[in-house]
Amino acid sequence: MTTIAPEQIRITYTSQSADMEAAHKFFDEALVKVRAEAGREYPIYIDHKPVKTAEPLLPDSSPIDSSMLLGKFTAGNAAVVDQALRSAAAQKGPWRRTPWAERVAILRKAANLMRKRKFELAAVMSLEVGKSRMEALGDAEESADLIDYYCDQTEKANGFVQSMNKITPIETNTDVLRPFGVFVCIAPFNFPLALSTGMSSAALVAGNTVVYKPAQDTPLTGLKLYEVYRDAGIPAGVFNFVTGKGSVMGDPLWQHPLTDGIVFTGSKEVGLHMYAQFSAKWVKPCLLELGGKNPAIVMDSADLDMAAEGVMKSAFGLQGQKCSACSRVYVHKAVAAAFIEKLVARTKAIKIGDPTERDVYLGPVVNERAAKKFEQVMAQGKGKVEVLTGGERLKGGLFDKGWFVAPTIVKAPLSSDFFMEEFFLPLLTVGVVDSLDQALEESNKAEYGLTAGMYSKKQDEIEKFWDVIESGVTYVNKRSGATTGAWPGAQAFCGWKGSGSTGKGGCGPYYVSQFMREQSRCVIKEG
Ligand code: UN1
Repeated sequence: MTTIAPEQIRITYTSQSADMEAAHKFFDEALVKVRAEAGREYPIYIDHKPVKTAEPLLPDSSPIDSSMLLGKFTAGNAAVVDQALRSAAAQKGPWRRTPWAERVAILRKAANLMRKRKFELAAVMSLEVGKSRMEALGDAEESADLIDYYCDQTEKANGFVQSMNKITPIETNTDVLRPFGVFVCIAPFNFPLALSTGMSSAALVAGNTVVYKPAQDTPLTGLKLYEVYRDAGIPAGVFNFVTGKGSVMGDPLWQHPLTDGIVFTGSKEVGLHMYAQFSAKWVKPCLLELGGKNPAIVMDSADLDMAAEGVMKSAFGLQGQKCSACSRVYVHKAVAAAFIEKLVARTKAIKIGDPTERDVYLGPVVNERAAKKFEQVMAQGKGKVEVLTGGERLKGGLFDKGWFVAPTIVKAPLSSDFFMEEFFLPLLTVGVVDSLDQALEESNKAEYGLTAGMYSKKQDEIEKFWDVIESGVTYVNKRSGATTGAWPGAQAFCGWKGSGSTGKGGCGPYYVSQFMREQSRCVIKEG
């Protein structure tokens, strides 16, 4: 019998200091519970009250087995959006006036609840997104750490209040960062808990109220986040949970006149559209984390086993559906053949299957659209790229029930659009370069600039990589993932160029303050 508690087991994307047998046992138990609860109907929650609509419910099915219905969710509409924004706006004052230390205390409770519930949260994500156990547990753990890190940040900054200089002896000057008001938080499917939690907890600790919409593919994880906040004591109206089709809900959410700010993680196309339109009357904060086309550079001095391992993990973890995924490699010609051989061998050895099973690394892609996109991209590359491994949808047995595609590596000429387009699929493109300069030039040609990895033993090459690469998150010689695995308080997750709007990332030291605006308070006391 195990005496360890769920919250004592800690698993990140890159390390585990955990009792793995206990972890698997907790995960198995959680899976049974989540499966037993599958198929229920769920409302929207505004003001902590359930809200339904007359529209047909939206099915939430598992990508592992599309006949498995995890739940039926309420299809929100413009009227629901209006109700949610009004509720969030009504609570702006009370939440803003709640002392920051009280907000921190509530959010810390939320982090603790998340740690207690992490196995259930992970089981939900494994079934809803197709995450492997380790990816799902990492997502849940990161979520709790994100909240704590943003609480730490707020405490360290004394609630973002500081005394300023005096110009005359009769004045007192204080600088205060204050919330903007209501943030609309729109989250993607791939890290349905960590990204939702990171964005919303920063908005909340800063004193904003939130209307939150999870991705259409992951409403159950979104609901679990809502329950954590509610159970931790977030007051009614401060965090509102709405579900529905992105095409119906998206525009009304951010276009609503009561929306003071947007925090969004998702596609560049949607993000840039919002950014361009949002500031119609005055400039409003629009915090975007968008896609990536993240390169790894493998130099001739690299440890090739380390590089092959790191690239494989970052290319195929979560089926390549990470903004941080490694989707292109530039390898020096002197080691290209040896590196490619090691990379392909490791990729062929990946265990593919039902990702809720303990040793499966690669599960399905998120939905039918993603599987079809994979086929379309492979058709687009036919005759132009050389398939080194994979290239096809997987068929037979369990693969026929869900959306499974083979982990795929192609070799392409450097001019190929496979090096520039974000696919968000388990598809890695390899190119051969003559020099570091060429690798960096090719890397920087992409519109994106999120993460980048480098394998080299030469310090001057590493320094040059840092100086020239146009990416916000860089890793050197990382075996556990060439371009992935950022963690709160350790690696800020900042997108440059087409990967983000603010130049400051989640997980990093400047995140919370972006949800606030400055007020200078000068008081004069004469005589
Ligand atoms: C994402 O890639 O979509 O750095 C989010 C990582 C994780 C996930 C970031 N923290 O790989």
